[in-house]
Amino acid sequence: MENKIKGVKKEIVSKLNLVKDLKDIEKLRVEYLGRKGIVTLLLRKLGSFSAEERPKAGQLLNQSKREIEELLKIKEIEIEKLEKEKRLQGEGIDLTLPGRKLDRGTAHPINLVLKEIEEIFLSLGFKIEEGPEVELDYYNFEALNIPKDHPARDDQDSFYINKEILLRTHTSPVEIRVMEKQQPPIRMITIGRCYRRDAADSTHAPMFHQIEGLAVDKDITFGDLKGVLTVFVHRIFGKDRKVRFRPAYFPFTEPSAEVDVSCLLCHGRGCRACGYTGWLEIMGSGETDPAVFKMVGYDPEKYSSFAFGMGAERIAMLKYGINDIRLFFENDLRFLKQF
Ligand code: 2NM
Repeated sequence: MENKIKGVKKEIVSKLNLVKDLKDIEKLRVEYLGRKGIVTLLLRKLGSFSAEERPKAGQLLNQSKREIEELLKIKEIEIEKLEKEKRLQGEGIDLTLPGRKLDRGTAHPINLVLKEIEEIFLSLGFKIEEGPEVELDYYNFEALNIPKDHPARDDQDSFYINKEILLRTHTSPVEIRVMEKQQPPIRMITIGRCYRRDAADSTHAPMFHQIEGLAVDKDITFGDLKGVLTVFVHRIFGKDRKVRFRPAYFPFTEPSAEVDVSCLLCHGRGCRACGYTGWLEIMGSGETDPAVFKMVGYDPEKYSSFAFGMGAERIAMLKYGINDIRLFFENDLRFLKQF
């Protein structure tokens, strides 16, 4: 028996040397350890051994079985390694090839302009305030002295959610909310998305960004308004720009003025971009109407203010010479990568 086992082991070692792939190993495993394998059959024969012989032979056989299993496993790992190396060589991986290029993003031009405007007003002592984009009719219109029959209230111009709730059409409700909870002095700006049911064209989009500001104190004058907004225009468009304040009307300011900047293209001489006027309108402004102060519980005899508001898209279009607002919302990388 002992000799027989030794013979089997020798045989398998020499056969293992001839093995070429994993299939050959599997064949050997079946040949020796399978249900009808040589070792299995020997183990089955143990029953016919005498009681003295059986324990020793059994031990020997079991140990040999483990050794054979081990030999097969070692060979299998060796072959797997070889096959992997061969496969990698066949694939011809060139580790010196450059990697795939990652598409890097850029800051959106609207964000660039918003950041720049924010920094100008922060440097002038204004604080940033925020408010909801889904707003009550009260804050969006009523408290701003915009009467029920005002055309800006038309269902056609606003996204109403129900009778009292809408997407804000401007950022002015933020000023109302700040004044409601805070006493003067106030120097604040607010920046955010606004929504209007306009048909999209080269100058209108259903969503756009506004920047508004408000200063309230005991002795604020129209001179403060002109001074702050002139500094702003010079910083955002350049010192060589002229600024003009033109009388206007808004329900929430009295007096009111539109702010114009001398045309960036023709420097005031008149061209197509400015409608041959030499001026471009960039924002609305004014002193808060006493009716609005009364709504928030401020005494209009005690306090005065100036306020202003502008569209970020319009400022960006003028600053970068963009002629269609829709370009900001198309996310075309050829456009975005230019900023
Ligand atoms: C603007 C443009 C943007 C404005 C806001 C306020 C109030 F009451 F909420 F504080 N008063 N004025 C405002 C905002 C005025 O141009 C006329």
